[in-house]
Amino acid sequence: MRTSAFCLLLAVATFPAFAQQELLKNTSFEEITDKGLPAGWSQYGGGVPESVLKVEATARTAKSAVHLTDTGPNERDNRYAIGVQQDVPVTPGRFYLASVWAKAIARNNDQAVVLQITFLGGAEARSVSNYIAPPIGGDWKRYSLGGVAPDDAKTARLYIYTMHFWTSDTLIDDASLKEAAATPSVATAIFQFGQEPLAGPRKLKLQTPLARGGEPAAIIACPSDPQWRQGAMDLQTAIQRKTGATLPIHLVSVTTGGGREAQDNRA
Ligand SMILES: [Ca+2]
Repeated sequence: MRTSAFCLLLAVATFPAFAQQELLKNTSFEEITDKGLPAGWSQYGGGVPESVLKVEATARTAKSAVHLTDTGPNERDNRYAIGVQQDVPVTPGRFYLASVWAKAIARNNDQAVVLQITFLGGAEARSVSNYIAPPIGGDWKRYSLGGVAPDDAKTARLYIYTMHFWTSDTLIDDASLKEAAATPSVATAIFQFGQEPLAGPRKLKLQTPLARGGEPAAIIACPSDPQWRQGAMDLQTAIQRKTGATLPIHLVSVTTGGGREAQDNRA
């Protein structure tokens, strides 16, 4: 298990990217309705003064971003949650990647803001979710997750919302939902656990040069978690013995808590 995921990370670091089509409308929240809300999106939750959805000018790109404010009391009540949602048609068996950029003004818990895909149309809705928890007072940060559309799915509903009970004040911009042509295993390893804005899954190459003339021709991409490092060093040693080249080990940050199969977290 550890070796297979490790090899995926190693493999993808050397592959070229390909483009994917954006499925969402108004991804940068630049189109605004007469009511001052983002066009193409539906409001989730809200309706009380403590939960506010608005579009404002502190944006990551262009002129507008969504501002989600959730200041309700310490009780689990959907009225105090706030967010946006949008539906897109899906093809069963395909992999869907969602991502969004967020900037945190305030938050009292790292589970207070959620990115979620719920696959609808079958007998039972299926959801995957990830917490949106950029550094409070820090810069914009990208969050992503992905999931495979179940056999009976017709629609993916993307939610970006506050999970009430907690309070939060968050700016949201540049949402995305794309269909991936990769096998779920490759896409899952990269998109669910990676936080880097990769353009997409990459075409599998069965032969990858590791060394040329005794010099490194690749790097070993290793998760920064210590449990992975011995495997990376073993691989480095094995390649060194075979080729004479010592491949550099490049530590990459991965989030192991996000992008999992999840219960629907909405209140
Ligand atoms: Ca924008």
